[in-house]
Amino acid sequence: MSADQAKAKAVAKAKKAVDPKKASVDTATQKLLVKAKADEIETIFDRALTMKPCNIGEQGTCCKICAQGPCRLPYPKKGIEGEDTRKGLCGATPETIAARNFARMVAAGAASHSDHGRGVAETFLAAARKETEDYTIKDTEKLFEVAPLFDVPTTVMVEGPDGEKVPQERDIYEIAEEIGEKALAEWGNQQGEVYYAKRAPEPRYKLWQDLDVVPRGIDREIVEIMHRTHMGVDQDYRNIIKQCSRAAIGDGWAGSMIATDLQDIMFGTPYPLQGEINLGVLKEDHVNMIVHGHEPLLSEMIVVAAQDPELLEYAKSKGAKGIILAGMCCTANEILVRHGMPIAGNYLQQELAIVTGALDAMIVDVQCIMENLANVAACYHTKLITTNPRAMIESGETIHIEFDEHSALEDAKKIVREAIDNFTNRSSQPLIPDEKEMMVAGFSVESINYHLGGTFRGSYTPLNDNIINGRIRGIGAVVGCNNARELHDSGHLTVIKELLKHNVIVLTTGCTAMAAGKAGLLTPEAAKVYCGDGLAEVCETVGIPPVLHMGSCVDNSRILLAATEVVKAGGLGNDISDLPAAGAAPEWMSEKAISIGQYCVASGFYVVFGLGLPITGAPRFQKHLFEELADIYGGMWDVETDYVEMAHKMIAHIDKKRAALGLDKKKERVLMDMADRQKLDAA
Ligand code: NFS
Ligand code: SF4
Repeated sequence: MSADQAKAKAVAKAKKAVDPKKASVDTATQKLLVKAKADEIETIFDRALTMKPCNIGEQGTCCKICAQGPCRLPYPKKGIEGEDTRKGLCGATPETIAARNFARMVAAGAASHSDHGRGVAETFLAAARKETEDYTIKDTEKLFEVAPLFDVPTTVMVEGPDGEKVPQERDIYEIAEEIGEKALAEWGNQQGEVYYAKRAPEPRYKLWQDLDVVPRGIDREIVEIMHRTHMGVDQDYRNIIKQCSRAAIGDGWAGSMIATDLQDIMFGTPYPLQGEINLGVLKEDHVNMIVHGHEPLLSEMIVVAAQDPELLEYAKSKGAKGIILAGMCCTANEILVRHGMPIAGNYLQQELAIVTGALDAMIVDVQCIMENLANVAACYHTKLITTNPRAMIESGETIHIEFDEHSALEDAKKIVREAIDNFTNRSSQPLIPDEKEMMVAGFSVESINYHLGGTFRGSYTPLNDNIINGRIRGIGAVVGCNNARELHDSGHLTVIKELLKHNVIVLTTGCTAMAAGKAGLLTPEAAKVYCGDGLAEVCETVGIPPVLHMGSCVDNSRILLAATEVVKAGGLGNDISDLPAAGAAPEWMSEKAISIGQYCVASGFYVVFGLGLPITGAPRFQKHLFEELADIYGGMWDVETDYVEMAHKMIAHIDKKRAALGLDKKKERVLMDMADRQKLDAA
C-alpha cells in the first residue's frame, strides 16, 4: 500500500469523532485526541464508536473452524425453555463451540508469551556460548539461583592440594550454556514434565499431577489445543478446558517464567527505581524515539545505542539537544524496571504518540502493535520501523530494519541513526502535553523479599505477619490491557483505588501498571492518600508504594512466584488457593490475557475480568468456568463490568479465605511468632 493510500486511511471520516472526555480519564490522552481531531486523524477511539462488536462472536458461539460454517448459535433473547437444542451443522453444541474458541485464545496467548520466551532462551544460549558480544551474563546471583531449578550443577569436584576431592565453582558461562540448552529444550520437550512445574507449592504441583495437567513441553501443549479444536475432535468442553490448563500452565510456569528468569540474568533483576510516565516525557528539542512492543532483546540494545556518545554527537549536529528514548506497552515496562527509562504510555496511547508530531521514530517488534500506526505515521513525519521478521506492516512508508541478536548493537545503532536523521523533518507544530508522573517500579520477587524483610535477612514473613494481623487484608493482582470499548484507564484505577481503601495491597504489571503510574499510584506518598489505615501504616513504615509494579505481562510469572513465597513463609495455608488473594484484568483485550487468566485459575486464584468473556452464549460452559473449576483447582473465573463491584468481589473472596484460615477473628495488632503461625496452619 502506498503512502498516499495509508494517509487516506488515517483521515477521519469526521462523521463521528469521539468526545475526548468519554474516551479516557487520562488528560494527556484527552489533549491529543483534541489534536487528532484538529489534524483530521482518526484513532481507535473513533473507530470504536462506529464499529459495534458482533453479538454472536461476543457470546462465543460462532464456529468457523470448518467450511460448512460459520455456524452461528446465538443465545435467544427470550431465553430457552426446556432443552437447549441449538447445534451446528456437525452437531457441535454451543458449549463445544465456545470452549473451542476459548481454547484457541489460550493457545494464541500462550504461544505469544512463549515465543517471546523462546527468543530470549535462544539469545541467552548465544550469549552463554559467546557468539555475541552484545549480551552477557549480568546477574550471576540469579544464575546461581536458576541453575538448580534445571538440575544444572554449579560446582565440580576437583582434586585438592592433598589429593582429596574438593568442590570448585564452575565457570559461569559453562553453567549458563547448560541452563540455556535445558531451557530451550522445554519448548520441544515431548514427554515428562517442564522443570518449573515443581516451583509451585507442593500441594499445587501434586494436584496438577493428579489431574494430569503438568505440561510436557511448552509447544506440545499449544499444538495439542489446535489439534483438539480442529473440526470433529474434542467434543467435551470440560476436557477442552483441561488442555487449556495444561497449555496455560506451560505459559505461566514455563514459557513466561523462563523469559523472566533469563532476561533477569542477562539484563539484571529489577530492584525498585524511579521513572517517569506519560506522553509528557517526550521533549520538543530532543530526538524522540519510542520502542513499542514486547521483547527486551531489542529495547535493551536501543537503550545502549541511544546513549552512545557518537550518536549523541550526531544528534547534536542535527540541532537536537539530546535523545529521548521512551517505551510503550510491555517493552516500556521492561526498560523501566531495569533502567528507569521513561514510559510514554500504555496500549491505547500508541497512535497518539505519533499525533504529538514530535516523535521521530517509533520502533516496534511484536504484539499489541496497531496496524493503524502506519496510517497515522504517514500523516506526520514519524518513521515507523519494524524490526522483527515475524511482524511486518504492509502499508505506508514503514521501514524494516531486521534485528539479529548476533549483530544487535549494530542494528540498534542503525535504528537510532534513522531517528536522528528524521529530527529535521518535523513538519507541523508539535504538541507534547505536560503530563508526566513520577513513579517507583521494579518490584521483583527478590526485591519484595528484600524490602519487606529488611537488609539483614530477606523474607516474606513480615508481609505474612501483616496479613495475619489484619493490617493488610489481602493481596490483589490487577493486570492486563486497555480496551477501546472501555473508558481508557478508568477500570484499572477504580478497582485499584477501591482495593487500597480496603487495605488490599496491589501487585500490578502490563498496561494496568502504566495506568496506575500515570495516576500517581506508584509512589510511596500514594499510601497516605488512597489506603486504609492498616495498609497505609505498612507502606509508610517500609517506604513502598501501595501498588507494586512488577514488570511486563510475561512478568506475571513473578506474581505466581510471589504467591508461592507467601505460601512458603507460612501461616496462610498450604497452597495458592488458600491465600487471601484475588486477581483481576479490568480492561483486558488480548488473547494473552486469557492465557494468563487460565493459568492463574489453574494455580488456584480467583480471577475476575472486566468487559465480558465470549462464553455467555454457552451457559453450561460458563458455569464450568465460574463454578465447577473451583472444585477442581480452588480457583475460578468471573466477570464483572462494574469496577467498584469488581473490587468488592475480590474483597469478598479474600474475606472468605481469611475466614477459612481463622483470620476473621484475629484482629489484634501483634506480630505473630512461628508457633502462632504453626497453630494457624494446623487449624
Ligand atoms: Ni499485556 Fe503487554 Fe498491554 Fe495487554 Fe498488550 S502491552 S503483554 S497484552 S495491551 S497488557
Ligand atoms: Fe459448523 Fe461444526 Fe463446522 Fe463448526 S465444525 S463450522 S459447528 S459444521
